[in-house]
Amino acid sequence: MDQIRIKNLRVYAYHGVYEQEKEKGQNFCVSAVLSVDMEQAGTSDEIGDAVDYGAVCLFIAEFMQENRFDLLEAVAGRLAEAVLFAFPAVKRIELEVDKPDAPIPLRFDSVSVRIERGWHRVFIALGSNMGDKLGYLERAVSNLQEDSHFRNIKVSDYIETAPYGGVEQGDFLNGVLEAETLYSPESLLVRLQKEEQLAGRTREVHWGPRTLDLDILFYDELILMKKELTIPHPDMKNRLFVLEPLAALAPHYVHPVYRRSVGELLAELKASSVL
Ligand code: A4P
Ligand code: MG
Repeated sequence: MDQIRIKNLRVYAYHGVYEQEKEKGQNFCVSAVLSVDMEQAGTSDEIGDAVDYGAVCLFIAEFMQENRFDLLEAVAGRLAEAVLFAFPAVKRIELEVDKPDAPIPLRFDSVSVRIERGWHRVFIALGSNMGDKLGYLERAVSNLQEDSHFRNIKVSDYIETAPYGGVEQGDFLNGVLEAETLYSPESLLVRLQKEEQLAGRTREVHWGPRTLDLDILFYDELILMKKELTIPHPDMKNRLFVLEPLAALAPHYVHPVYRRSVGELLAELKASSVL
């Protein structure tokens, strides 16, 4: 994607573990690479279609001066999120915060931390088959809508589905949620599990009845195979209750492992279940 690059923006600010750093202050250098779609601004030549890099520099300087953090990690993490919130057209930011005069009694050029943050497109499967099923799904969606780490949330229609997987249990209400999120895959899993707990979910039978189940289907084009987190969701191609609502939101989204669109996976599953 197109980029705006800011190199070594100098700001006098008051971050550091030592009292003296917070009182006296010191120099900081901030460098940033912002991923922005510039096609519109490149054609129109209108500032209104662009991310104003002057405004970004002023925003960074003000943020650095108005806050006080102990750690460079916190300066960088909070600043990256603040830029993403303040400039919605910025999809991703790489940020380096450098302390050229850090209080270290040795010769060195500088110490810095460098991080990347950004909006990631995710699809999440929603399911419930206990109690007020619609209520559980709607409450989860509205809680996620209130979390500033999500934006542009869209939800499919909910569908009633017969239980899949061999455990005898009540019918499910299923749907799929699409969003952009600032969470990393691991933090997203933790966030979704917190939502399941809020719905009073207990884990007794694997694949058994649940008030709320939130599974990550896709996270950008990421392929991740860890014991505690597999993305894309490994069994989605066999699940009509996932592919139907997913295809309603994003029929052309390409599965990064099978290299086939959601629409094609749905058509294949329907064809194989007729056989
Ligand atoms: N985990 C690994 N990958 C992921 C991921 N992509 N998203 C791990 C979310 N979690 C992931 O899940 C067990 C562990 O999977 C988590 O601790 C996480 O680290 P769980 O939700 O605690 O247990 P579970 O739900 O019993 O297992 P699982 O594998 O999530 O079951 P499924 O696949 O969700 O299947 N029939 C219909 N009609 N509709 C349904 O929604 N759901 C299931 C449950 C069975 N039958 C169904 C439906
Ligand atoms: Mg689950």
